Amino acid sequence: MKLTASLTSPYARKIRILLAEKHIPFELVVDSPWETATSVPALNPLGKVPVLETDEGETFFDSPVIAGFLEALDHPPHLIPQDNMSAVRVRQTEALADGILDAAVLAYLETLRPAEARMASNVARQHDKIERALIRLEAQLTGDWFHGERISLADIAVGCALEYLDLRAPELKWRERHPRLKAFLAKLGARDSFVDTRPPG
Ligand SMILES: N[C@@H](CCC(=O)N[C@@H](CS)C(=O)NCC(=O)O)C(=O)O
Repeated sequence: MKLTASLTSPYARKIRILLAEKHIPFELVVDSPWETATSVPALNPLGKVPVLETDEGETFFDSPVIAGFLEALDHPPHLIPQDNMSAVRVRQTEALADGILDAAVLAYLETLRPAEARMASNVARQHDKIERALIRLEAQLTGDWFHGERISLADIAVGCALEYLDLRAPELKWRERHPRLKAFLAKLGARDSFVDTRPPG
């Protein structure tokens, strides 16, 4: 199994962490879709990472679909609950975390434009989305994990989103307003799967 990913992609990191937590061996192919020589569009017409290629040559994207595929391999531990309704709730939290990423990426892309072409209103709009999502997540976190008694895809997706904010939007200082998320990430981020996939500095 091959995973095509860039080392900074938080969506790809979510999948790398799932693979590590499940102890599924895979080959990591590092490829940035922003480079001209990229082979990503040949694998995913949308030109985005991550892309997972099975040994039989079938490709899967985007990251929620890959997460579903990995779970369908029935390789314990289960990171998406087997009960359908619990699985929907885990996927809802994943969608919220991925939405934080979508907003953070859009805000970050604005900063790459020349100063006179930046749309401050767009950055503010994306930051508002992020803050509302963080408020929701802070309220939802009432125990050690987002759902159930052990780590799930929901926790991994939220952890990737929070660390991506640290990487691309440190000015948001989210820890100052969300103490439960702060404590949650302090523990989660110490797991080998998180340490081993942290983007290069
Ligand atoms: N919804 C997708 C998002 C993937 C995504 O946007 N990946 C970024 C890297 S962080 C990318 O490949 N961007 C290239 C582009 O948008 O052209 C997923 O969950 O896999």
